[in-house]
Amino acid sequence: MPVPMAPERALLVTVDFGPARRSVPRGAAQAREGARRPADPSNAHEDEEDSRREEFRELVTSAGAVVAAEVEQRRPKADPATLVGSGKVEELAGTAASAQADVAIIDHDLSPTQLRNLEDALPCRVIDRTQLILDIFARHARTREGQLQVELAQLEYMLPRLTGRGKAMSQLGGGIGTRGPGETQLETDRRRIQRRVQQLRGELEAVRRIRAQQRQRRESVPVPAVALVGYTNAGKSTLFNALTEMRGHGQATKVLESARMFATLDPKLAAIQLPSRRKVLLSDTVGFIRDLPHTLVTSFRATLEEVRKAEVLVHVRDASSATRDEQKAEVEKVLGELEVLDKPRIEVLNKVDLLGEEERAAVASGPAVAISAKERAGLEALLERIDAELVQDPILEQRLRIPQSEGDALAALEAGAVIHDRAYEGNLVSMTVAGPASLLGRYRRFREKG
Ligand SMILES: Nc1nc2c(ncn2[C@@H]2O[C@H](COP(=O)(O)OP(=O)(O)OP(=O)(O)O)[C@@H](O)[C@H]2O)c(=O)[nH]1
Ligand SMILES: [Mg+2]
Repeated sequence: MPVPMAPERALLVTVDFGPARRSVPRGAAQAREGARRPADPSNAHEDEEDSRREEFRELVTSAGAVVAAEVEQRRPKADPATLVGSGKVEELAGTAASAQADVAIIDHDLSPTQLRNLEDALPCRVIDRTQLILDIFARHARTREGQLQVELAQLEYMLPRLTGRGKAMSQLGGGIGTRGPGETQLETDRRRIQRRVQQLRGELEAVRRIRAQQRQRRESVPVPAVALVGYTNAGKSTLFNALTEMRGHGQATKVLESARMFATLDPKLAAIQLPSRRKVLLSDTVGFIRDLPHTLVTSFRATLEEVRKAEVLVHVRDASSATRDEQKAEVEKVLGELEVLDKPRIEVLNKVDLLGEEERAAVASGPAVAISAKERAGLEALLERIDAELVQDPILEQRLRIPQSEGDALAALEAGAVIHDRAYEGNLVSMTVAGPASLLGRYRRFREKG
């Protein structure tokens, strides 16, 4: 076990391989600070870059490190040997030394060669974006399945990068990118890692079989599933808690809401009741992120099973993010990889409490459902939208006439449907009932003729 230690000092390296940016006086960027959206749309690109850098910083702090220094590189294209240019490598080495960085974190993926060359040139460990995200996942995985998946992804990432990683291997168990499998496997040979990969695959298979059985049992009772999906930090867990608190059964256990990224790794389910009285199974899932490494997406496929099984997807977006459109595109890309773009999808713009009046009005008049999960605003409208999107087990309206002695039937309808126009005729109750077809089907013998 790693000994608890002071947070690691990280040198953050951001790279931009696009065309050169228009030169803008430095002060202008500062002056804009505080204004969420630039009035001048030509600033949008820089605004986006700022918020990408902010996202990177948040990832780093979510991994438990502190920012010791930041370096930025802009060049037309990546250097195959070192990613950044050779002059920049020297600058990085100098900055890492003077900032006493333990680790340099590059906001980009590195090839095995680039990683090795950078490690040789810098006085500290080097990790890339994939490793950073894997580390956060390793910290947050709670279930056995989640942990197995992360370890598998870490090993698969590590295999082609084993040779010559002296610095990483001499600091076992210490810090980002060396947690988990790093502690025991790093110094051993490739073959042992491959054996462990096989073992993990087997264990995962077993865990998944059990889950599949559980799901089958669950599906024998027809409750439609609704999955919350979205970019990390969009507010999915906050919304999940708000809805289960409002509409759940008994005291549902709350899920973790956190400003840290990827707070949720393991899916969580709870039954909630819609305004039609119909029950659905709501699931909270892992968040997505820009450039989510492909190996991760495949290893998290099982976790995202809930998304594939869902009848309706609720896409939770952070309306207050400067990169909300980019985030939306990213989420839709992952949904495409999961082959679920054809499912009914409700778009939700969350965190409207953070918007200015004008913007809030613009959002409210758009097609998305505007909510604040935190302030519990707009949730009824969202539930109604979910109701409207469900086609499995549709809501029917029927006239029923039921003997008052049928207490069970009356109680079941009371609990699972909306009843109006109730009238008593002797020992019969006649009423109009709007409820799910599956429920009404059970009482079809009470339907009024004609
Ligand atoms: N102001 C405001 N903050 C919110 C709202 N909803 C969520 N947040 C905050 O946003 C942060 C992330 O919320 P979570 O619910 O953990 O987000 P998530 O989508 O589950 O994130 P991951 O599990 O990491 O993918 C937390 O700090 C929340 O308090 C909202 O409506 N308004
Ligand atoms: Mg969450």
